Amino acid sequence: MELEIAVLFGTGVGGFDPPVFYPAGSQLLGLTVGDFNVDGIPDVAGVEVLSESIRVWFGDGTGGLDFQQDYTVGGQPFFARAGDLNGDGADDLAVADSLSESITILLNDGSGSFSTGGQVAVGTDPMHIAADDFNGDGNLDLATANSRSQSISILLGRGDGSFDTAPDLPDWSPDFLAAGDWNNDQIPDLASLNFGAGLRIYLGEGDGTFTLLNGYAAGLASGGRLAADDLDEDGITDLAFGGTRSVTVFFGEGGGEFEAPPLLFSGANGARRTQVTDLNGDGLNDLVTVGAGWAIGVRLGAGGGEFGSPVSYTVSCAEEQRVQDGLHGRVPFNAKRVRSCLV
Ligand SMILES: [Ca+2]
Ligand SMILES: [Ca+2]
Ligand SMILES: [Ca+2]
Ligand SMILES: [Ca+2]
Repeated sequence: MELEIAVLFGTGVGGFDPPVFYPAGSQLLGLTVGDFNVDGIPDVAGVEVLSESIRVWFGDGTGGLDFQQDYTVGGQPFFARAGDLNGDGADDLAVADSLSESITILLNDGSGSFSTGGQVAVGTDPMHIAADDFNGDGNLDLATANSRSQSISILLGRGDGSFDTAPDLPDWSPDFLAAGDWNNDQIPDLASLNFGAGLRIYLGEGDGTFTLLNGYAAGLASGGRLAADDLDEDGITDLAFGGTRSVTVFFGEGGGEFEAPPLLFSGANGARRTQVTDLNGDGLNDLVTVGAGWAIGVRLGAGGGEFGSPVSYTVSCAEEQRVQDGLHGRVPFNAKRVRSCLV
C-alpha cells in the first residue's frame, strides 16, 4: 500500500486548510521534524520499519517536502529523534532499533546528508527516545524506553555524537518517554508511559541519574502519547495524554507532583497522538489530538486550564492506514502553524 504524508496548514485562528499529500513509500511508521540542512525551514525524517531505514525530506519553505535519501539503520526501527548530538548546530538523528536493541546514530554533515555515527546498545525492544541535557554539561543526552526489558537506558552525550552509558532505570514496559522540568529546578526530568496504564514521574538529579517520584493511573491503551507544556499559565509544566477514548491532562503542582484527579475529556475518537501548541496565536496553549477515525481534534485553550469544545478536522485515510503526529513545536513550514500526519 502506498502511504502519504498529509501536511495541514493552520489558518492562524485555530483551524486548518485541507491537507496537502506527499507520497511516502509503503512502510512509513513515524515522522520526526528537524532542521537538517540548517536553512531555518523544518525538514522531515520518516522511520521505515520493514526496510530498516530512515527516509529524509527537506522542507521547501512553501510547505512542500522534497525527498532526499534513505539511510540504513538497525533492526526494526520504531522511532527517530532529531537533535544536535555533536554540537555543530545541525540536527542529527537517533533511531530506536527495536529488534537490534540499539540506538543508531546518524550524524549530519550540516547539509542534511547523514553518515553513520555507530550504534549504541540499550535495553530490549527500545520503542521511544527522549533527549535533553540530563547532566548539564552542554551535550545532548538520550533516554530510551525499553519496553521488554522494563527499563529506561540513559545515554550521556560526549559532545561528538558518541555516548557514555549511565545505569539503566528500572521501569514497567515503557513505550514512550517525555523529558521536561516537572519541579522547576532547571534540571531535566523524565516521564514514562507504560503499555499497561501507567504514567511514571522521575526527577533528574542533575548528574544523569533519576529518582522515581510518583506514578499515576493514566487509563489508556498502548501507543498513547504524552505532550508536556504549560496548559494553565502558572509557569509549571503540565502533561497531556491521549488514550483510546479520552484525553487526560495532569496539571503540575510545582514539586514534580501532579494534581488529582486529572482533567479528563472523554470522546469516541480518543487521542492516540496529543500535541500542545498555540494554534490561534492568543498566547494560550491549545490541545491538538489525532484520534481513531483519523480525526484531528482541536480544543482551544481558554485560560486557567479551561478548554473550548473540540473541533474536528478529518484527514481522509483508508481504514487500515495509520495517523501519527509529525511536528514537535518546531518552526512551522510556511510561517503558519502546521501539523503533519502519516496516512
Ligand atoms: Ca550535529
Ligand atoms: Ca549532557
Ligand atoms: Ca527538574
Ligand atoms: Ca501549568
